[in-house]
Amino acid sequence: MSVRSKKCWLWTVLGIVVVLSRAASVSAHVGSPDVFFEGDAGPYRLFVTVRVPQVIPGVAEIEVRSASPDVRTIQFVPMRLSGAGSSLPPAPDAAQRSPQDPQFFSGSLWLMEFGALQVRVTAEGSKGKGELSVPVPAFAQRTLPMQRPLGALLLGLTAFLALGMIFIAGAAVREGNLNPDERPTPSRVLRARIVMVITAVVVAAILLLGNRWWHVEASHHQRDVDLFKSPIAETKLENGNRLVLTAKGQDPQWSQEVRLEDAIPDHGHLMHLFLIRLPGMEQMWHLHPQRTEGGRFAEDLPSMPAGKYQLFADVVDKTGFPWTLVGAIDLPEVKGRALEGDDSTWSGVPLDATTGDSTAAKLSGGGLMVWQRGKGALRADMPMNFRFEVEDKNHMPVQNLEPYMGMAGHAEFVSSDMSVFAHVHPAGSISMAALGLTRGESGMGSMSMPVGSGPLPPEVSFPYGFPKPGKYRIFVQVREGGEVETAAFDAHVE
Ligand SMILES: [Cu+2]
Repeated sequence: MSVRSKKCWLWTVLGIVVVLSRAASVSAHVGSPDVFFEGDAGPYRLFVTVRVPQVIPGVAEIEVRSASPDVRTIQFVPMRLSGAGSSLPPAPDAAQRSPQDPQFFSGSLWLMEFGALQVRVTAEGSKGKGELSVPVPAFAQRTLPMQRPLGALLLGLTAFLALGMIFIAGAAVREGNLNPDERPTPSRVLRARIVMVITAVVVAAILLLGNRWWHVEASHHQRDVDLFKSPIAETKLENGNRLVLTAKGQDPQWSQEVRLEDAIPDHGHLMHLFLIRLPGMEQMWHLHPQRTEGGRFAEDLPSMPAGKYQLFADVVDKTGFPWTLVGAIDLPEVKGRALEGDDSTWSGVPLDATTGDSTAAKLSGGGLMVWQRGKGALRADMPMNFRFEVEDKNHMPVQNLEPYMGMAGHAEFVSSDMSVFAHVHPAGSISMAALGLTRGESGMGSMSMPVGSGPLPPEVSFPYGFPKPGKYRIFVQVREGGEVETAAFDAHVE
């Protein structure tokens, strides 16, 4: 931390300065960097939103909503998710309690490092103290450009300082120990000129070296930015139905720094692969490829019609950082195996310009899933709970929901232009493997967030917020009476 913080001022300046480069897409929930989490801090139920800054180091905005009015103070602190530094928290910051809404707290927090971090939230109130940890993948989404007026001001100040230094050196030699009424001799004037030339050379050398240092730091920073962009999923089809997947980082160093050979399982699988038929998203597959040699993954595909497919593949590296590989593939008609295990699929109507919002979706078993959407428009950047109720044929709430991959439900939020993809659970948009690491689980086989035994309630909810306006399709997946049911809902977000 200390080495980092020494560099902090420099990074901050660099963050403001370096040339703009838009990241095409960013890792960990493509296009959806903010973190939404719902969980218990001891006796208190909290909904935590972490708005990750666009540049690192940068200021994250944190909002906490308590489900009950008995929380008095909220404090939070950022730490590394695992390894050294995950057990030595710095001094926490206190959140402000909203005067209008006493259950709402907000504050800001400096995130200094790239990578898998966590924000530890401590709540205190009438029932004592409670704590929870929210995994936060920290990465810069872009590098900010130098603002022109600031650049001009800095250039002017540099010129003033440089010239000032040269003239001060000259004046010191020429007139340094003269009496007030004495004039400098020609030899002093000559010596002063020589000293001014030497000073000018030294100042120019300092400026050149400084410029070089600047560019080296800027390119290191740019490398960090590129390193954390979504890796590209390179795919090929073997023997007509075997899909082989290789991750290619957008920085050449990526595959050395992030070794998928060491990826850890996330809710029971090393990879969650989503294949979405383009352009209308009228079919979707959620599959679980196996790891093969060299950090590659492979999956024997089920039967699929020929066409173009968008591909999102979620993996979690050993530090707990979630990556989403992004790609597209043109498939011939695949005559493959039947679905098995945790694999699932959905098909329905295409999402296009004429598709309206939907709040109810038929399930393959004859029941219905209903989105308790409430009135009013959906807005971007608004954290909310997405609640879905499962009904049977007679519109009665079902009593036979079971955990699917250890959880009450899985939801995928996908924008119609494929620029947003988020795989969300009842605990939020965080990776479940990362959440396991905050609780000291090794990651191997960790399921985290256990759901109790016996039948689950007929309602599932997902804390999330749309990152930007547009058309979205939300796939909601639950297990009912042994069968995975997928429902799709369309939403227009303002
Ligand atoms: Cu899931």
